[in-house]
Amino acid sequence: MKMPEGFLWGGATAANQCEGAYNVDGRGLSSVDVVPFGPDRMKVARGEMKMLACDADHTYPSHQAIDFYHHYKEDIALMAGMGFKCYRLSISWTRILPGGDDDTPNAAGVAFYRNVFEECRKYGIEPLVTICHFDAPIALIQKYGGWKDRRMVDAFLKYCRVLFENYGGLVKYWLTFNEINMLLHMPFMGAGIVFEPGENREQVKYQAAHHELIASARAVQLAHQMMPGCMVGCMLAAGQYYPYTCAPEDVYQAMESDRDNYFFIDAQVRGAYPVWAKKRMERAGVSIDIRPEDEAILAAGTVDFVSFSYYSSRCTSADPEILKNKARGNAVVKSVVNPHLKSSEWGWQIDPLGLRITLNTLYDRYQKPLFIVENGLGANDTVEPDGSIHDPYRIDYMRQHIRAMLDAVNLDGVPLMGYTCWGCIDLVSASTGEMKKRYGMIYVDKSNDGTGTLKRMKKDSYFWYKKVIETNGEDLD
Ligand code: BGP
Repeated sequence: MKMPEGFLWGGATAANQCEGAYNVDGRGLSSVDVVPFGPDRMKVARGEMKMLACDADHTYPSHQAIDFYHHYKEDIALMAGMGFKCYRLSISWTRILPGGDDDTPNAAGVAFYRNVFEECRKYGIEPLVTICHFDAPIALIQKYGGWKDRRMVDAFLKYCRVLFENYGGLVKYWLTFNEINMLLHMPFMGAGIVFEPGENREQVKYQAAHHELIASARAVQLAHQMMPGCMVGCMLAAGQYYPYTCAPEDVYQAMESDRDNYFFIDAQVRGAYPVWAKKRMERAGVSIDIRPEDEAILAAGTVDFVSFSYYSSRCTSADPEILKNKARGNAVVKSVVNPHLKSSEWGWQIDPLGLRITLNTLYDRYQKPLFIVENGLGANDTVEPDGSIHDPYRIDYMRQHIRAMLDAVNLDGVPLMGYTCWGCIDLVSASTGEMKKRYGMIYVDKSNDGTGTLKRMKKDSYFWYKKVIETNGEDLD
């Protein structure tokens, strides 16, 4: 089995996790720059601890990251060496508009991404651009409180206009917000939200979600007007919820948990909130400010494709005891441990068949082309004395997931545009801020404590993935 001709094989990164150079060439401060390493990381990411500037008591991994800013030529050449057809990356909002809504864009920032896209094109690599990947300008958080405020929509549109004007000829594929549903779990990372004492958190989150959805719909419309022929997608942190048992209560709970995620994508694909979402908000006492024109905006700005990240399935239960004792998993989304699955070193469960299930579920629900824009294994690698890096665990994870993807496409008929594995080059982990949690097929010499030469090295998986791409998925050995 193989993938159809023109399938977009490649890898994915995000600006704040790889670029570094956080205060170079006129770049403004962004939410992700103030999310520290260490025990306060999640408190800040969740909007529970206010940190709108850097301080001397914390360290900030994104400030240097892997310094892609100064290594992009070398890095893209290495990606080309694997035969990449596509490279997913994000643009740092404050590199383009340092204050978030400046009238004049930062010329050095605009030039940087032009150079990156031209470098991709040189190798025939199609860029896939995330407009906003966990990124909100600090100036706008100070001015508006981030996406709590509707004025963020206009700022975002101003930013989009600059991108579409400058890169329209170089970039065909766009995503509006990375993992838009993560706003519910990491409100500061996802929407620049810091909760004030006494605030109704659900209300704040859903109001911000509404603003992002309006911004996304308007961006889709603008992209279609300014760049005819382009394709704009939404981006979901996916992973089907399984019921812990076949008790109807558990099945119902799993459906409800899935709906936390579908809330966003239903609106972006269908152009309207599903009826259950309205009822749900009513029951939770959440009443969001929806303007009369919003219905038409959502309806006119539906996406062309559905992209998603998939690392694992999730599992839930209606039984509070089970939830209390068995819920573990990654630092962001807690899940009941599924006894049928193995876990990674970081406790993320490994479920390749879950990818086939997720692909089928999303296609059944939306009938839109799909795109897997993140998938991979975060693991600790060892560099051998001769400089080689043996990562059979990563190859094994990818092999099984690519096989599941081949099944979904060839046996089930799911239309899939591409597969960009996460962190094709080692980068800073979003949830933990670590360097040690590596996803790459290209190793970067950098440690959790910030030391390292930044030298790039090829892992075994580099050569393996090259062969997979060369044979269009036929040779997975
Ligand atoms: C997704 C994000 C990425 C990325 C990935 C892996 O949620 O879109 O930015 O980092 O997960 O997660 P982590 O880095 O926490 O291992």
